[in-house]
Amino acid sequence: MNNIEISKYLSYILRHKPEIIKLKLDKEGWGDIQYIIDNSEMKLSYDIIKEIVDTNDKKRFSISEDGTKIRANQGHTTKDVDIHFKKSIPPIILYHGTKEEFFSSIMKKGLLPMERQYVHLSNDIETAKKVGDRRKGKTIILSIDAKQMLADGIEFYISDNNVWLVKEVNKKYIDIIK
Ligand code: HQG
Repeated sequence: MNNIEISKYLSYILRHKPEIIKLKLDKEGWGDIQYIIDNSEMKLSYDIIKEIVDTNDKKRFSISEDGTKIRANQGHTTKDVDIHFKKSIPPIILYHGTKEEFFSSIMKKGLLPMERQYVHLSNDIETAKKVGDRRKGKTIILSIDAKQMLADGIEFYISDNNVWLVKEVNKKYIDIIK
């Protein structure tokens, strides 16, 4: 198993399906590292997990201060977790990378969290492009009028790895830029 495969596995159990190894996550998303090592189908060690957390390209995970627990910083679909994210003031414009085929639905219903708990928004076009490019097909970049959303009382949260999170984005705040 290489580190990318282990990172995907950790994402899977920490964001989506902790129950596959009967892992208990608390509301803030923390799970016991030793339990994961003892119960994972993969051969894991504390040092490998620590290395993956430290070198992960998107800083997807954190280890607790006492070193005993790990969590995914965002992206959850499991109902077990409801992280108390920091409420924060967004930049004037945020971006969302998606697929052209979703555009008409987005312009009808707005951006919805779909399987996840929040809609994920990016600080810059480059990051949004990378998010969109994860799926095949033509990527489009949407600009989100975060300034107006904020003025309208909508709350923005930021994860520990700097992803902007909102419950949804009404179509009136969305524009396509490319
Ligand atoms: C789309 C990755 C039709 C939405 C990334 C997206 C991100 C709609 C897809 C994080 C829609 C959901 C999240 C509507 C939204 N009609 N389609 N009304 N509203 N959509 O994966 O933003 O590598 O749940 O545009 O970097 O793609 O996992 O969200 O295309 O931060 O760490 O429905 O996942 O991070 O897909 O990606 P996702 P996302 P990780």
